[in-house]
Amino acid sequence: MSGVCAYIGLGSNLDTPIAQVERALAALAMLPESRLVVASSLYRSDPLGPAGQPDYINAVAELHTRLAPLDLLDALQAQELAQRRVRLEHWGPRTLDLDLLLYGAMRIDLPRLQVPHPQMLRRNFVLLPLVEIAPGLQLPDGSPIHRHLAVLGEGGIQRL
Ligand code: ROI
Repeated sequence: MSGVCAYIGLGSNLDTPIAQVERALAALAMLPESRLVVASSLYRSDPLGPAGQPDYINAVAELHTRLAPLDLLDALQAQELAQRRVRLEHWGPRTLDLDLLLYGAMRIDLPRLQVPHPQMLRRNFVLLPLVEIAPGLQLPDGSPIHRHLAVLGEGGIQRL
């Protein structure tokens, strides 16, 4: 399967988060017209958002896919639902987040979908696993991803 190289961010901090992320990775491996090329290590990260919530487990996966961006988004949201994502509060705890981070070098600016993911450059729990699996990766603007990670640093995150 060739197609476009897409990167998916995974995050969970409820209901056995490690198992949630592993289950989501298994589901990504089953997506139609797609191949899961590599998944990062799992990372434990301090919660960004309201205090008092559990630590997160984060990872990033590389997918080669022929699915169009919105079809891929539909598939990711269906999996979030299948894993009974609960979203009680803005930036509060969740069983599973699947974020489409990058879709080749494409920029997408739709109400439902912005790519590159607008928050990714501010989140070392996204950039550290991404640099692990794609150290030479550049954003659509040509900037190297590892340089964005260097700006943020690697505080508050631990590779499992
Ligand atoms: N914090 C961490 N550490 N990891 C996440 O995946 C994550 N996801 C979120 C918010 C609530 C912003 N905080 C997070 O959606």
